[in-house]
Amino acid sequence: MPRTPIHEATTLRLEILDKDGHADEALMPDLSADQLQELYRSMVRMRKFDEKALNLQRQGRIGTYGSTRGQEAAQAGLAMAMEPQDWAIPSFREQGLMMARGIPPHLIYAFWKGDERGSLFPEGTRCLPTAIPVASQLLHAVGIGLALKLRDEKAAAVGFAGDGASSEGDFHEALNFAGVFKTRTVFFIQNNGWAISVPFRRQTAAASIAQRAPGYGIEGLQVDGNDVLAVYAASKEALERARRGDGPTLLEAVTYRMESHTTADDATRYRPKEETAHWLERDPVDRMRKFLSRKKLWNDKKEQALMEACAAEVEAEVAALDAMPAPDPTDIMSHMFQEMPWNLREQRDALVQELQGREVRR
Ligand SMILES: Cc1ncc(C[n+]2csc(CCOP(=O)(O)OP(=O)(O)O)c2C)c(N)n1
Ligand SMILES: [Mg+2]
Repeated sequence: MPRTPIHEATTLRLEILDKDGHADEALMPDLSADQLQELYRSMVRMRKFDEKALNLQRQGRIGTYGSTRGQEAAQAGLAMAMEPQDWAIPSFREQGLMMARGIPPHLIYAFWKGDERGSLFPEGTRCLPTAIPVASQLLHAVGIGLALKLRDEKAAAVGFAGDGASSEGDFHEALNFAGVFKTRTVFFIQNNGWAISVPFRRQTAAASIAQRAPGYGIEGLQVDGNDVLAVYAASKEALERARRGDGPTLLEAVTYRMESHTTADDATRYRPKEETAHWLERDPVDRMRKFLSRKKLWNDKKEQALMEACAAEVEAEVAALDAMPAPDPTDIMSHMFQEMPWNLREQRDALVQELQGREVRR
């Protein structure tokens, strides 16, 4: 007997804007001139806050920081497609998405300063706090997506992870469960080429992350993650599918981590200069500005006004960070368990004793 195909599994990729900002008009998503400009403004705002975070870290005013530079289109495109009722379950490189979801940037800075109050978001934001354990976000997104299904809420849970996370057991368990139970989940994987110093080719022998989707019986799509229009279009489709209850989607946004892994890393030690230069030409922010200029939706005057507005907002947020009263040092032990176990209680009490009589420095 000859071998016969039992299914067809093709992995598709979506691109709308090329690297010089020319759009494929036939694929243009339905966005107004205002929304197109808003996407650009949102990306620039993310970049300016990110640059400031790196400066604050170098000044010793916040702790280790992982930059989002280069991933602005992935996060702005998705954010615009998300509705207020959707949930975000971020990892540690979603500062842009968080800002676009309405989280005040000084709270994000506070988190990276080691201040637990930085995870206390305004009521109704529907965003979980930053979580560092790689790939855990996807399991949480499946749990929330299942709850949304059981309550029949027309909302989606978006779980974030990177290319490195796709090698974790959690990734596979999450996708498998989501497929079987049709949870209202979107898996948003930013494949930025690197997991600290491990390149994508060492992460998997597969050609893409998106191609895993058919193995779990779910939809999958690769999208040019530096093309904000393509990310918006792909995210909108995936979110609508999840909200309707028609099943989860694995979205792979192919992008690039322009900075080192975090401020504790030096990418020049393992990353070829030519590779970074290649991606610099594909910068998501420049690409969108070229597109808008060509459409006569952007000019130098608007650019100048945007830069000034961002600079003023950054300064105001840093002032808000500095104005936060010193945290209670025992906060570092307060939020892990519903009821504090005896060994943590002992440590907390020892800390309190140690600090008694001393002035607590901010
Ligand atoms: C379970 C777990 N293992 C290891 C780490 C240490 N670690 C932090 S980030 C990272 C690499 C993650 O790479 P990727 O998923 O590609 O995300 P990116 O940093 O590129 O955004 C590792 C190994 C961790 N935080 N959690
Ligand atoms: Mg990565």
